[in-house]
Amino acid sequence: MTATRNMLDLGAYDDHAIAVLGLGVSGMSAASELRRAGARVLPWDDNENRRNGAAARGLTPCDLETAEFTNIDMLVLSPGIPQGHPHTHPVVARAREAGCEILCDVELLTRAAPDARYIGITGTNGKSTTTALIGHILSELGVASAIGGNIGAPALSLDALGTDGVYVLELSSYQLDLLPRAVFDVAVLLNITPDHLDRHGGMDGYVAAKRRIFQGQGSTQTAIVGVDDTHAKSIFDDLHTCDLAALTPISTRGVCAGGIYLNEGWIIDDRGGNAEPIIDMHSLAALPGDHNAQNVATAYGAVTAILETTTADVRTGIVEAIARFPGLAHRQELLGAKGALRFVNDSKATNAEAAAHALSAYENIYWIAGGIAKDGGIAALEPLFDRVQHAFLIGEAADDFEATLEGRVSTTLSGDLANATQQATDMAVGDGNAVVLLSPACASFDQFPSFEARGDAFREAVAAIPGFVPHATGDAA
Ligand code: UMA
Repeated sequence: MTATRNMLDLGAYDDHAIAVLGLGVSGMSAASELRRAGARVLPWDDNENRRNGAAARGLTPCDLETAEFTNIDMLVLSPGIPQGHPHTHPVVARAREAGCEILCDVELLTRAAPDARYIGITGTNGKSTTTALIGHILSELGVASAIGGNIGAPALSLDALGTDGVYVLELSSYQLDLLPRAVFDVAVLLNITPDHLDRHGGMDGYVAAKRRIFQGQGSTQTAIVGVDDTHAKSIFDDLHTCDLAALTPISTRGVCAGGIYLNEGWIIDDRGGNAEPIIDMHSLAALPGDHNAQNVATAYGAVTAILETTTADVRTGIVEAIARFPGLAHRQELLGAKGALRFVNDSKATNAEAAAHALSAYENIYWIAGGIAKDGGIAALEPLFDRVQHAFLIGEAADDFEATLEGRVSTTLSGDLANATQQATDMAVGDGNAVVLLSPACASFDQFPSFEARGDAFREAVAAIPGFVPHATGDAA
Protein backbone atom coordinates (compact mmCIF):
# COMPACT_ATOMS: atom_id res chain seq x y z
CA MET A 1 0.00 0.00 0.00
CA THR A 2 1.42 3.44 -0.91
CA ALA A 3 1.38 6.03 1.88
CA THR A 4 -0.47 9.18 0.84
CA ARG A 5 1.01 12.60 1.57
CA ASN A 6 -0.85 15.21 3.51
CA MET A 7 -0.29 17.88 0.85
CA LEU A 8 0.47 21.54 1.55
CA ASP A 9 -2.26 23.92 0.46
CA LEU A 10 -0.84 26.05 -2.35
CA GLY A 11 -4.34 26.94 -3.63
CA ALA A 12 -3.56 30.65 -3.22
CA TYR A 13 -1.45 30.36 -6.38
CA ASP A 14 -4.24 28.93 -8.54
CA ASP A 15 -3.98 30.55 -11.99
CA HIS A 16 -0.97 32.66 -10.95
CA ALA A 17 1.88 32.89 -13.45
CA ILE A 18 4.96 31.65 -11.59
CA ALA A 19 8.41 31.44 -13.11
CA VAL A 20 10.70 28.75 -11.67
CA LEU A 21 14.39 29.10 -12.47
CA GLY A 22 16.58 26.06 -11.75
CA LEU A 23 15.11 22.58 -12.08
CA GLY A 24 17.26 20.67 -9.62
CA VAL A 25 15.95 19.26 -6.35
CA SER A 26 14.21 22.37 -5.03
CA GLY A 27 13.10 23.82 -8.39
CA MET A 28 11.54 20.58 -9.68
CA SER A 29 9.65 20.10 -6.45
CA ALA A 30 8.41 23.73 -6.48
CA ALA A 31 7.38 23.54 -10.14
CA SER A 32 5.51 20.24 -9.65
CA GLU A 33 3.71 21.33 -6.47
CA LEU A 34 2.72 24.71 -7.88
CA ARG A 35 1.41 23.14 -11.06
CA ARG A 36 -0.60 20.66 -9.00
CA ALA A 37 -2.12 23.63 -7.17
CA GLY A 38 -3.27 25.16 -10.46
CA ALA A 39 -0.52 27.74 -11.03
CA ARG A 40 0.65 28.49 -14.58
CA VAL A 41 4.24 27.39 -14.08
CA LEU A 42 6.99 28.73 -16.36
CA PRO A 43 9.96 26.44 -15.66
CA TRP A 44 13.50 27.03 -16.93
CA ASP A 45 17.00 25.74 -16.37
CA ASP A 46 20.21 26.68 -18.18
CA ASN A 47 21.01 23.00 -18.51
CA GLU A 48 19.23 21.36 -21.42
CA ASN A 49 19.12 17.94 -19.76
CA ARG A 50 17.27 19.45 -16.82
CA ARG A 51 14.79 21.12 -19.18
CA ASN A 52 14.24 17.80 -20.96
CA GLY A 53 13.77 16.07 -17.61
CA ALA A 54 11.11 18.62 -16.66
CA ALA A 55 9.40 18.25 -20.05
CA ALA A 56 9.26 14.48 -19.51
CA ARG A 57 7.33 15.21 -16.32
CA GLY A 58 4.82 17.36 -18.20
CA LEU A 59 6.36 20.77 -17.39
CA THR A 60 6.80 22.76 -20.60
CA PRO A 61 10.03 24.80 -20.44
CA CYS A 62 9.72 28.54 -21.02
CA ASP A 63 12.85 30.55 -21.85
CA LEU A 64 12.86 33.06 -19.01
CA GLU A 65 15.66 35.07 -20.61
CA THR A 66 13.13 36.33 -23.14
CA ALA A 67 9.93 36.10 -21.08
CA GLU A 68 7.89 39.24 -20.29
CA PHE A 69 8.22 39.55 -16.51
CA THR A 70 5.54 42.21 -16.15
CA ASN A 71 3.04 39.37 -16.75
CA ILE A 72 4.62 37.06 -14.16
CA ASP A 73 3.53 37.11 -10.50
CA MET A 74 6.70 35.76 -8.93
CA LEU A 75 10.05 34.14 -9.64
CA VAL A 76 10.89 31.07 -7.56
CA LEU A 77 14.65 30.90 -7.63
CA SER A 78 16.76 27.86 -6.79
CA PRO A 79 19.24 28.71 -4.03
CA GLY A 80 22.31 27.92 -6.15
CA ILE A 81 21.53 30.58 -8.75
CA PRO A 82 23.61 33.76 -8.29
CA GLN A 83 21.75 37.00 -7.69
CA GLY A 84 24.57 39.48 -7.15
CA HIS A 85 27.93 37.76 -6.73
CA PRO A 86 29.94 36.67 -8.57
CA HIS A 87 27.40 37.96 -11.10
CA THR A 88 23.65 38.43 -11.38
CA HIS A 89 21.87 35.80 -13.42
CA PRO A 90 20.25 37.59 -16.40
CA VAL A 91 16.82 36.21 -15.52
CA VAL A 92 17.13 37.66 -12.01
CA ALA A 93 18.07 41.02 -13.51
CA ARG A 94 15.01 40.95 -15.79
CA ALA A 95 12.68 40.00 -12.93
CA ARG A 96 14.07 42.77 -10.74
CA GLU A 97 13.68 45.33 -13.50
CA ALA A 98 10.02 44.36 -13.85
CA GLY A 99 9.46 44.54 -10.06
CA CYS A 100 8.64 40.82 -9.92
CA GLU A 101 8.92 39.27 -6.46
CA ILE A 102 11.83 36.84 -6.13
CA LEU A 103 11.84 34.15 -3.44
CA CYS A 104 12.67 30.50 -2.77
CA ASP A 105 10.61 27.45 -1.91
CA VAL A 106 11.13 27.91 1.87
CA GLU A 107 9.35 31.28 1.73
CA LEU A 108 6.45 29.63 -0.13
CA LEU A 109 6.20 26.97 2.60
CA THR A 110 5.93 29.60 5.34
CA ARG A 111 3.19 31.36 3.37
CA ALA A 112 1.32 28.10 2.63
CA ALA A 113 1.33 27.01 6.28
CA PRO A 114 1.20 30.27 8.26
CA ASP A 115 -0.24 28.68 11.41
CA ALA A 116 2.48 26.08 11.85
CA ARG A 117 5.56 26.86 13.91
CA TYR A 118 9.04 27.17 12.45
CA ILE A 119 12.53 26.47 13.70
CA GLY A 120 15.19 27.79 11.28
CA ILE A 121 18.78 26.64 11.66
CA THR A 122 21.80 28.16 10.00
CA GLY A 123 25.55 28.32 10.56
CA THR A 124 28.66 27.39 8.64
CA ASN A 125 29.04 23.99 10.30
CA GLY A 126 26.77 21.60 12.15
CA LYS A 127 23.45 22.75 10.73
CA SER A 128 22.47 19.39 9.22
CA THR A 129 23.23 17.49 12.43
CA THR A 130 21.39 20.06 14.55
CA THR A 131 18.40 20.07 12.20
CA ALA A 132 18.20 16.28 12.18
CA LEU A 133 18.66 16.13 15.95
CA ILE A 134 15.86 18.64 16.61
CA GLY A 135 13.57 16.73 14.23
CA HIS A 136 14.47 13.47 15.95
CA ILE A 137 13.76 14.85 19.44
CA LEU A 138 10.41 16.35 18.39
CA SER A 139 9.35 13.15 16.74
CA GLU A 140 10.32 11.08 19.82
CA LEU A 141 8.29 13.50 21.96
CA GLY A 142 5.30 12.87 19.69
CA VAL A 143 5.24 16.41 18.23
CA ALA A 144 4.09 16.56 14.58
CA SER A 145 7.19 17.78 12.77
CA ALA A 146 9.09 17.66 9.50
CA ILE A 147 12.67 18.47 8.60
CA GLY A 148 13.76 19.93 5.28
CA GLY A 149 15.49 22.75 3.42
CA ASN A 150 19.22 22.63 2.75
CA ILE A 151 19.46 19.25 4.50
CA GLY A 152 17.86 17.66 1.45
CA ALA A 153 14.05 17.44 1.43
CA PRO A 154 12.87 20.54 -0.47
CA ALA A 155 10.47 22.73 1.50
CA LEU A 156 7.43 22.14 -0.72
CA SER A 157 7.83 18.36 -0.56
CA LEU A 158 7.07 18.44 3.18
CA ASP A 159 3.70 17.36 4.54
CA ALA A 160 1.08 19.79 5.82
CA LEU A 161 1.38 19.55 9.62
CA GLY A 162 -1.52 21.63 10.92
CA THR A 163 -1.39 24.31 13.59
CA ASP A 164 0.46 22.23 16.19
CA GLY A 165 3.12 21.13 13.74
CA VAL A 166 6.73 22.28 13.75
CA TYR A 167 8.81 22.66 10.58
CA VAL A 168 12.52 22.30 11.27
CA LEU A 169 14.37 23.91 8.39
CA GLU A 170 18.07 23.93 7.65
CA LEU A 171 18.81 27.19 5.87
CA SER A 172 21.86 27.98 3.78
CA SER A 173 23.07 31.53 3.30
CA TYR A 174 21.76 31.21 -0.28
CA GLN A 175 18.26 30.44 0.94
CA LEU A 176 18.34 33.17 3.58
CA ASP A 177 18.92 35.70 0.80
CA LEU A 178 15.67 34.50 -0.79
CA LEU A 179 13.31 34.87 2.19
CA PRO A 180 11.65 38.29 1.94
CA ARG A 181 9.10 37.82 4.75
CA ALA A 182 9.60 34.51 6.58
CA VAL A 183 9.86 34.83 10.38
CA PHE A 184 11.07 31.92 12.51
CA ASP A 185 9.57 31.19 15.93
CA VAL A 186 12.97 29.90 16.93
CA ALA A 187 15.94 31.06 14.86
CA VAL A 188 19.30 29.41 15.37
CA LEU A 189 22.73 30.59 14.28
CA LEU A 190 25.37 28.00 15.21
CA ASN A 191 28.60 29.63 14.07
CA ILE A 192 30.18 31.59 11.24
CA THR A 193 33.53 30.92 9.59
CA PRO A 194 34.45 31.94 6.02
CA ASP A 195 32.49 29.99 3.38
CA HIS A 196 30.79 30.72 0.05
CA LEU A 197 32.60 34.07 -0.07
CA ASP A 198 32.46 34.32 -3.90
CA ARG A 199 28.74 33.99 -3.76
CA HIS A 200 28.28 36.75 -1.15
CA GLY A 201 30.97 39.16 -2.38
CA GLY A 202 33.12 38.61 0.72
CA MET A 203 32.77 38.00 4.45
CA ASP A 204 30.48 40.98 5.12
CA GLY A 205 27.93 39.70 2.59
CA TYR A 206 28.11 36.19 4.03
CA VAL A 207 27.61 37.41 7.61
CA ALA A 208 24.73 39.66 6.47
CA ALA A 209 23.02 36.64 4.85
CA LYS A 210 23.35 34.62 8.07
CA ARG A 211 22.01 37.56 10.10
CA ARG A 212 18.79 37.42 8.04
CA ILE A 213 17.62 34.36 9.95
CA PHE A 214 16.58 36.75 12.75
CA GLN A 215 14.70 39.16 10.47
CA GLY A 216 11.23 40.14 11.66
CA GLN A 217 11.62 38.43 15.05
CA GLY A 218 9.84 40.11 17.97
CA SER A 219 8.54 39.54 21.46
CA THR A 220 7.10 36.09 20.73
CA GLN A 221 10.17 34.68 19.02
CA THR A 222 13.42 33.21 20.30
CA ALA A 223 16.95 33.67 18.97
CA ILE A 224 19.67 31.12 19.80
CA VAL A 225 23.23 32.06 18.89
CA GLY A 226 26.61 30.34 19.23
CA VAL A 227 28.96 32.89 20.76
CA ASP A 228 32.31 31.13 20.32
CA ASP A 229 33.33 32.92 17.12
CA THR A 230 33.61 36.64 16.60
CA HIS A 231 31.12 36.96 13.72
CA ALA A 232 28.26 35.11 15.42
CA LYS A 233 29.09 36.81 18.74
CA SER A 234 28.76 40.24 17.18
CA ILE A 235 25.32 39.29 15.80
CA PHE A 236 24.41 38.07 19.30
CA ASP A 237 25.50 41.42 20.75
CA ASP A 238 23.39 43.28 18.14
CA LEU A 239 20.31 41.23 18.97
CA HIS A 240 20.30 42.63 22.52
CA THR A 241 18.64 45.72 21.09
CA CYS A 242 15.69 43.64 19.78
CA ASP A 243 12.61 42.90 21.85
CA LEU A 244 12.72 39.08 21.76
CA ALA A 245 10.96 36.42 23.87
CA ALA A 246 14.45 35.06 24.60
CA LEU A 247 18.00 35.48 23.37
CA THR A 248 20.07 32.43 24.31
CA PRO A 249 23.85 32.20 23.93
CA ILE A 250 25.44 28.79 23.30
CA SER A 251 29.07 28.07 24.15
CA THR A 252 31.39 25.09 24.34
CA ARG A 253 34.09 27.10 26.13
CA GLY A 254 32.91 26.81 29.71
CA VAL A 255 30.51 28.87 31.80
CA CYS A 256 28.29 31.19 29.77
CA ALA A 257 25.91 33.08 32.05
CA GLY A 258 22.25 32.89 31.06
CA GLY A 259 23.00 30.45 28.25
CA ILE A 260 23.42 26.78 27.49
CA TYR A 261 27.02 25.64 27.55
CA LEU A 262 29.51 22.79 27.78
CA ASN A 263 31.43 22.58 31.03
CA GLU A 264 33.57 19.63 32.11
CA GLY A 265 31.85 17.33 29.65
CA TRP A 266 28.30 18.29 30.64
CA ILE A 267 25.74 20.43 28.85
CA ILE A 268 24.53 22.97 31.42
CA ASP A 269 21.33 25.01 31.09
CA ASP A 270 21.71 28.38 32.83
CA ARG A 271 18.76 30.12 31.19
CA GLY A 272 16.94 30.15 34.53
CA GLY A 273 20.13 31.18 36.35
CA ASN A 274 20.49 27.84 38.15
CA ALA A 275 23.13 26.13 36.01
CA GLU A 276 21.17 22.90 35.63
CA PRO A 277 23.23 19.90 34.35
CA ILE A 278 21.34 18.39 31.39
CA ILE A 279 23.36 15.71 29.67
CA ASP A 280 26.79 14.11 29.93
CA MET A 281 28.35 14.39 26.47
CA HIS A 282 30.56 11.34 27.20
CA SER A 283 27.39 9.24 27.14
CA LEU A 284 26.67 10.14 23.50
CA ALA A 285 28.76 7.81 21.33
CA ALA A 286 27.08 9.02 18.14
CA LEU A 287 27.83 12.69 18.88
CA PRO A 288 31.54 12.96 19.69
CA GLY A 289 33.54 16.19 19.93
CA ASP A 290 32.98 19.76 21.07
CA HIS A 291 31.29 20.74 17.81
CA ASN A 292 28.63 18.14 18.59
CA ALA A 293 28.29 19.58 22.10
CA GLN A 294 27.39 22.84 20.37
CA ASN A 295 24.83 20.97 18.25
CA VAL A 296 23.34 19.19 21.29
CA ALA A 297 23.17 22.36 23.43
CA THR A 298 21.52 24.21 20.55
CA ALA A 299 19.02 21.45 19.81
CA TYR A 300 18.10 21.28 23.50
CA GLY A 301 17.61 25.05 23.56
CA ALA A 302 15.53 25.06 20.37
CA VAL A 303 13.22 22.23 21.44
CA THR A 304 12.56 23.67 24.90
CA ALA A 305 11.94 27.08 23.32
CA ILE A 306 9.44 25.82 20.76
CA LEU A 307 7.64 23.73 23.41
CA GLU A 308 7.88 26.67 25.83
CA THR A 309 8.75 24.37 28.73
CA THR A 310 11.63 22.79 30.61
CA THR A 311 9.61 20.65 33.04
CA ALA A 312 11.43 17.63 34.43
CA ASP A 313 9.36 15.25 32.27
CA VAL A 314 10.09 17.11 29.05
CA ARG A 315 13.74 17.42 29.97
CA THR A 316 13.99 13.68 30.59
CA GLY A 317 12.21 13.00 27.30
CA ILE A 318 14.62 15.25 25.42
CA VAL A 319 17.72 13.75 27.04
CA GLU A 320 16.53 10.21 26.30
CA ALA A 321 15.80 11.17 22.70
CA ILE A 322 19.26 12.72 22.28
CA ALA A 323 20.83 9.52 23.64
CA ARG A 324 18.96 7.54 20.98
CA PHE A 325 19.98 9.82 18.09
CA PRO A 326 21.89 7.65 15.62
CA GLY A 327 23.84 10.56 14.08
CA LEU A 328 23.74 11.48 10.42
CA ALA A 329 24.91 9.06 7.79
CA HIS A 330 28.45 9.85 6.56
CA ARG A 331 29.14 12.48 9.25
CA GLN A 332 31.22 10.85 11.96
CA GLU A 333 28.73 8.03 11.76
CA LEU A 334 29.61 5.30 14.24
CA LEU A 335 29.14 2.13 12.20
CA GLY A 336 30.00 -0.34 14.94
CA ALA A 337 32.95 -2.16 16.46
CA LYS A 338 35.07 -5.27 16.40
CA GLY A 339 35.92 -5.74 20.06
CA ALA A 340 37.18 -2.33 21.28
CA LEU A 341 38.03 -1.16 17.74
CA ARG A 342 35.43 1.30 16.44
CA PHE A 343 34.68 2.12 12.80
CA VAL A 344 33.58 5.66 11.93
CA ASN A 345 32.28 6.80 8.54
CA ASP A 346 32.97 10.49 7.96
CA SER A 347 32.81 10.37 4.16
CA LYS A 348 31.07 13.78 4.10
CA ALA A 349 34.42 15.34 5.10
CA THR A 350 35.36 16.46 1.60
CA ASN A 351 37.88 19.08 2.75
CA ALA A 352 40.49 19.50 5.47
CA GLU A 353 38.32 21.75 7.65
CA ALA A 354 35.59 19.10 7.83
CA ALA A 355 38.11 16.32 8.51
CA ALA A 356 39.54 18.41 11.38
CA HIS A 357 36.31 17.87 13.35
CA ALA A 358 36.66 14.09 13.21
CA LEU A 359 40.39 14.08 13.88
CA SER A 360 39.77 16.28 16.94
CA ALA A 361 37.09 13.94 18.24
CA TYR A 362 39.25 10.78 18.56
CA GLU A 363 42.72 10.09 19.88
CA ASN A 364 44.01 6.77 18.57
CA ILE A 365 43.20 6.99 14.89
CA TYR A 366 43.86 4.70 11.94
CA TRP A 367 43.01 7.23 9.29
CA ILE A 368 41.73 6.52 5.77
CA ALA A 369 42.14 9.64 3.63
CA GLY A 370 42.43 10.67 0.01
CA GLY A 371 40.47 11.21 -3.19
CA ILE A 372 40.56 14.54 -5.01
CA ALA A 373 42.21 17.06 -2.69
CA LYS A 374 41.10 20.67 -2.23
CA ASP A 375 43.57 23.57 -2.36
CA GLY A 376 46.06 23.25 0.48
CA GLY A 377 45.47 19.48 0.85
CA ILE A 378 45.81 18.35 4.47
CA ALA A 379 48.53 20.78 5.54
CA ALA A 380 46.07 22.62 7.83
CA LEU A 381 45.53 19.38 9.78
CA GLU A 382 49.15 19.30 10.97
CA PRO A 383 48.30 20.13 14.62
CA LEU A 384 46.14 16.99 14.70
CA PHE A 385 48.67 14.56 13.23
CA ASP A 386 49.70 13.39 16.72
CA ARG A 387 46.34 11.68 17.02
CA VAL A 388 46.95 9.53 13.95
CA GLN A 389 48.71 6.17 14.45
CA HIS A 390 48.90 5.42 10.75
CA ALA A 391 47.35 6.78 7.56
CA PHE A 392 45.99 4.65 4.72
CA LEU A 393 45.96 6.76 1.58
CA ILE A 394 43.70 6.30 -1.40
CA GLY A 395 42.90 7.96 -4.72
CA GLU A 396 44.56 10.80 -6.61
CA ALA A 397 45.75 12.68 -3.52
CA ALA A 398 47.63 9.73 -2.01
CA ASP A 399 51.16 10.78 -3.08
CA ASP A 400 50.68 14.41 -2.03
CA PHE A 401 49.23 13.40 1.33
CA GLU A 402 52.11 10.97 1.87
CA ALA A 403 54.54 13.86 1.30
CA THR A 404 52.67 16.08 3.78
CA LEU A 405 52.64 13.32 6.41
CA GLU A 406 56.30 12.33 5.96
CA GLY A 407 58.24 12.38 9.22
CA ARG A 408 55.05 12.87 11.25
CA VAL A 409 52.77 9.92 10.50
CA SER A 410 53.59 6.51 9.01
CA THR A 411 51.61 5.80 5.84
CA THR A 412 50.49 3.04 3.52
CA LEU A 413 49.55 3.73 -0.10
CA SER A 414 46.42 1.58 -0.13
CA GLY A 415 45.10 2.51 -3.56
CA ASP A 416 41.43 1.97 -2.94
CA LEU A 417 39.00 2.00 -0.05
CA ALA A 418 38.54 -1.76 0.20
CA ASN A 419 42.31 -2.29 0.64
CA ALA A 420 42.55 0.61 3.05
CA THR A 421 39.74 -0.76 5.22
CA GLN A 422 41.31 -4.21 5.36
CA GLN A 423 44.81 -2.90 6.07
CA ALA A 424 43.62 -0.45 8.73
CA THR A 425 41.60 -3.16 10.49
CA ASP A 426 44.51 -5.62 10.46
CA MET A 427 46.83 -3.02 11.95
CA ALA A 428 44.42 -1.52 14.50
CA VAL A 429 42.87 -4.65 15.98
CA GLY A 430 44.24 -5.13 19.49
CA ASP A 431 45.41 -1.51 19.80
CA GLY A 432 43.25 -0.59 22.79
CA ASN A 433 40.51 1.93 22.18
CA ALA A 434 41.40 2.67 18.55
CA VAL A 435 39.25 4.02 15.72
CA VAL A 436 39.35 3.22 12.02
CA LEU A 437 38.24 6.54 10.63
CA LEU A 438 37.25 7.27 7.04
CA SER A 439 37.53 11.05 6.91
CA PRO A 440 38.98 11.61 3.46
CA ALA A 441 39.51 15.42 3.41
CA CYS A 442 38.86 15.02 -0.32
CA ALA A 443 36.11 14.89 -2.91
CA SER A 444 35.19 11.38 -3.94
CA PHE A 445 34.79 11.71 -7.70
CA ASP A 446 38.03 9.97 -8.74
CA GLN A 447 36.75 6.65 -7.38
CA PHE A 448 33.05 7.11 -6.48
CA PRO A 449 30.02 8.94 -7.91
CA SER A 450 29.44 10.81 -4.62
CA PHE A 451 30.54 11.04 -0.97
CA GLU A 452 27.43 9.00 -0.13
CA ALA A 453 28.54 6.16 -2.43
CA ARG A 454 32.01 6.30 -0.83
CA GLY A 455 30.51 6.09 2.68
CA ASP A 456 28.22 3.25 1.63
CA ALA A 457 31.18 1.33 0.20
CA PHE A 458 32.99 1.77 3.54
CA ARG A 459 29.91 0.58 5.41
CA GLU A 460 29.78 -2.56 3.25
CA ALA A 461 33.50 -3.25 3.62
CA VAL A 462 33.28 -2.87 7.39
CA ALA A 463 30.16 -5.04 7.67
CA ALA A 464 32.08 -7.88 6.01
CA ILE A 465 34.85 -7.87 8.65
CA PRO A 466 34.62 -11.07 10.76
CA GLY A 467 33.53 -10.23 14.30
CA PHE A 468 32.16 -6.79 13.39
CA VAL A 469 29.10 -5.78 15.45
CA PRO A 470 26.96 -2.91 14.08
CA HIS A 471 26.26 0.05 16.37
CA ALA A 472 22.90 -0.26 18.10
CA THR A 473 21.19 3.12 18.34
CA GLY A 474 21.17 4.37 21.91
CA ASP A 475 24.14 2.21 22.84
CA ALA A 476 26.46 4.64 24.54
CA ALA A 477 29.48 2.34 24.41
N1 UMA B 1 21.14 26.38 -12.59
C1 UMA B 1 20.82 27.21 -13.65
N2 UMA B 1 21.55 28.35 -13.81
C2 UMA B 1 22.55 28.71 -12.96
C3 UMA B 1 22.86 27.86 -11.88
C4 UMA B 1 22.13 26.70 -11.72
O1 UMA B 1 19.92 26.92 -14.42
O2 UMA B 1 23.16 29.76 -13.17
C5 UMA B 1 20.38 25.14 -12.41
C6 UMA B 1 21.25 23.90 -12.54
O3 UMA B 1 21.39 23.52 -13.89
C7 UMA B 1 20.46 22.88 -11.74
C8 UMA B 1 19.72 23.73 -10.70
O4 UMA B 1 19.87 25.10 -11.09
O5 UMA B 1 19.52 22.19 -12.51
C9 UMA B 1 20.38 23.50 -9.36
O6 UMA B 1 19.82 24.34 -8.39
P1 UMA B 1 20.54 24.50 -6.99
O7 UMA B 1 22.01 24.64 -7.19
O8 UMA B 1 19.86 25.55 -6.24
O9 UMA B 1 20.36 23.06 -6.31
P2 UMA B 1 19.09 22.18 -5.95
O10 UMA B 1 19.28 20.89 -6.66
O11 UMA B 1 17.78 22.87 -6.13
O12 UMA B 1 19.39 21.92 -4.41
C10 UMA B 1 19.13 22.97 -3.48
C11 UMA B 1 20.35 23.13 -2.57
N3 UMA B 1 21.53 23.41 -3.37
C12 UMA B 1 22.21 24.56 -3.24
O13 UMA B 1 21.90 25.42 -2.48
C13 UMA B 1 23.43 24.72 -4.10
C14 UMA B 1 20.57 21.85 -1.79
O14 UMA B 1 21.61 22.07 -0.84
C15 UMA B 1 19.31 21.50 -1.01
O15 UMA B 1 19.50 20.26 -0.33
C16 UMA B 1 18.14 21.38 -1.97
O16 UMA B 1 18.00 22.62 -2.72
C17 UMA B 1 16.81 21.11 -1.26
O17 UMA B 1 16.41 22.21 -0.48
C18 UMA B 1 22.85 21.39 -1.13
C19 UMA B 1 24.02 22.35 -1.03
O18 UMA B 1 25.07 22.05 -1.58
C20 UMA B 1 23.09 20.28 -0.11
N4 UMA B 1 23.89 23.47 -0.32
C21 UMA B 1 24.99 24.40 -0.11
C22 UMA B 1 25.78 24.00 1.12
O19 UMA B 1 25.26 23.26 1.98
O20 UMA B 1 26.93 24.46 1.25
C23 UMA B 1 24.46 25.81 0.10
